[in-house]
Amino acid sequence: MVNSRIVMLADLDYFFAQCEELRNSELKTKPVVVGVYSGRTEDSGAVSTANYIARQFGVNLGLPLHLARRKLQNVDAVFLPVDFNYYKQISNEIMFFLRSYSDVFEQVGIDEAYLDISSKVNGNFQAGGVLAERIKSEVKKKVGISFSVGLGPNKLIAKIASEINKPDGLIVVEPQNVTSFLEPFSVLSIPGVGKKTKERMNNMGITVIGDLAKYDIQRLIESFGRTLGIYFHNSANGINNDLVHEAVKSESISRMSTLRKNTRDLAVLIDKTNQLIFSIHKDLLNGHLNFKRVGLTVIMADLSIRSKSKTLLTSSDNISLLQKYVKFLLESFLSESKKEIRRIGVKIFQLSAKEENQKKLNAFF
Ligand code: DCP
Ligand code: CA
Ligand code: CA
Repeated sequence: MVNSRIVMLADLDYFFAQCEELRNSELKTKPVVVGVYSGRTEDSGAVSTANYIARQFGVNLGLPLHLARRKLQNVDAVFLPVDFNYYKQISNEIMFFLRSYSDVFEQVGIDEAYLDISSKVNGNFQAGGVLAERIKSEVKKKVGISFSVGLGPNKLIAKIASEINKPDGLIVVEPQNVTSFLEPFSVLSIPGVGKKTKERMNNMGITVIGDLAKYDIQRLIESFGRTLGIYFHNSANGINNDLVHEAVKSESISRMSTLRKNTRDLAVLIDKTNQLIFSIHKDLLNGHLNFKRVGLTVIMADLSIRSKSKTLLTSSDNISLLQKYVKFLLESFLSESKKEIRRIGVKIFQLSAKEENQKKLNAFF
């Protein structure tokens, strides 16, 4: 099949634990648990991830550490605290490498990335599979980390395919096999279907994706509303047009503008900054990003320049919050200087990629 879109999802295997194995190869034969220790008592906290040996003992993400200890009490297991900076460094190395192999690259969180490789392999799935093998073995050789790959005509298929043959897996799903591939999976595999939706679908006689694919679309719309009904129908039939988004490369997004005349009028200044904010916010959403810090720069009538910024408690994509912070900074400028303002600029920085869940929510509402 020529000229099909080919999307690859690379997901690093048992990532935090594999990083620990990388710097201490003795760990490879033992159960390894990486935990977030809350510090209250020696074992309070939860499992962040575990290697596949530890998973055989039932130790999985989120399990309280004291329970993990109990499950591994008679074995030579290793418990380690999360060392995020170290994992981030390895992730950066791999992502840099993966990026070079794609036409469009989108990192999702610390250990996943979508690659659009359509033109790299001329829309040929077999060539896509060969390329994926090559990337896998080069990353293994250069960095020492294994990952699993799903290859499909869109992001949805790539994601599901990446999960079914871990660790070190590679699954290629060609367009003509998409519906039969999806059929046996639980509806939970569709992003956006959680426990509650699954329950509702089960009550309608839908358990696997194959049931959902055949279900009357009008009745789906009656039950879930138009947007979700169509989304579920399309997903179950393997249709997904989400593009692989190149993350915004810049560390900040900013806009600057000259006022019609010099002023100290707060209403006029807010009006102008709102225009800048709307435009900045559009870029933010397109890049699937959050911001953590807001900056305001003013150029006074005498051309002197001053800047101020303020940091949010947590990253956000909320436009009202952005407006609120800009207003705060504006008021603080006006209270500190008697000069009129000639030009004004808004900037957001400390940008970060959104978590997949947040993206999904935004896609729906
Ligand atoms: N992680 C975390 N807390 C979560 C989810 C993930 O700390 N709630 C961390 C630990 C993981 C890493 O992010 O190592 C990647 O998450 P994955 O869900 O991809 O899990 P793993 O990479 O650990 O395992 P798998 O081999 O199943 O991908
Ligand atoms: Ca992973
Ligand atoms: Ca992951």
